[in-house]
Amino acid sequence: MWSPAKTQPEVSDYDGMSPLELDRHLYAIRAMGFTRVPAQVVGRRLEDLRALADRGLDEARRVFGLRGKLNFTVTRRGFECCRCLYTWGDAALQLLDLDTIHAIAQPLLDDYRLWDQSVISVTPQPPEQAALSERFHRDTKIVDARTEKPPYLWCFICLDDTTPENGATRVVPGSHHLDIPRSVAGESFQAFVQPMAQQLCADAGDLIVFDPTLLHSAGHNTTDRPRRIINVALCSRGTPPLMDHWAIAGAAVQSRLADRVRAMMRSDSPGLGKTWDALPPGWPPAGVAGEGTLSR
Ligand SMILES: O=C(O)CCC(=O)C(=O)O
Repeated sequence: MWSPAKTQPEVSDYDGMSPLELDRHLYAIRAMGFTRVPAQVVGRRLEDLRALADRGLDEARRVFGLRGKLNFTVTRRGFECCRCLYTWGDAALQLLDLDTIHAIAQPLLDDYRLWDQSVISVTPQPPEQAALSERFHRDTKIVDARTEKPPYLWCFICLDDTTPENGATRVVPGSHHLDIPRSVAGESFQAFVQPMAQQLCADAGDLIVFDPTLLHSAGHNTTDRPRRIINVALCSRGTPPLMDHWAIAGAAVQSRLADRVRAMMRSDSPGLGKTWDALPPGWPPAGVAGEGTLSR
């Protein structure tokens, strides 16, 4: 099991990452497929993110209850998700401007876009559900990491401590480099992968960055509280985002964004959807361009 070192800065936002530290994180992502950066969001900011994530999840659950589906979203027992999280509060918009995410994304992806910002909640399930909770998969196809940039990068901000008990993400280190053997088919796939996996245990407020080509799975939550993470999911330019986040944000939000967040939310991919199923009631907000600014 991979656990975080217990030394943590007491201040927020880990401002001064040294070039050596940055290189270590980049190397870890390239070599193993993931890295953890401690204490990226702390205190009031973390509280605000938890509160808005819960509001979004409540609405997604309500809409799912009515329609039986959510666009672009797998909802299954023990696993909930709300997309376009930046519509649920300024703390989510500010998270899109987190220095560490940009410091890591830029050298890996070069020019990047927001694929989506979502909250993923792994909810408590009885022990007999374990086999259904843990389903290893890759989110995207393998590319040759020696010659190509990864098309996607997932940046997980942990809203709760992630532990073996509450369903910390499980990964197979290095599996973003290798396809599985042809002999592994059907249900034998899960049994093949499980013994190689390790769990990404982290503290609330830590950032876990990983290549979604990695074989991974949400873990099984046997506690009595949900395990929540926010995924700032990025894609390289030329890879279409999940939706047109610029249009979804709306004029009142657009005008308050920092330049690099603006660049990240704009996309020149044609035909992207301009809404999602569970946005806040009355979204987009009334208001005109130019009202206030979002400072980090
Ligand atoms: O929530 C997790 O631990 C993993 C989420 C997942 O499987 C995914 O993003 O594809």
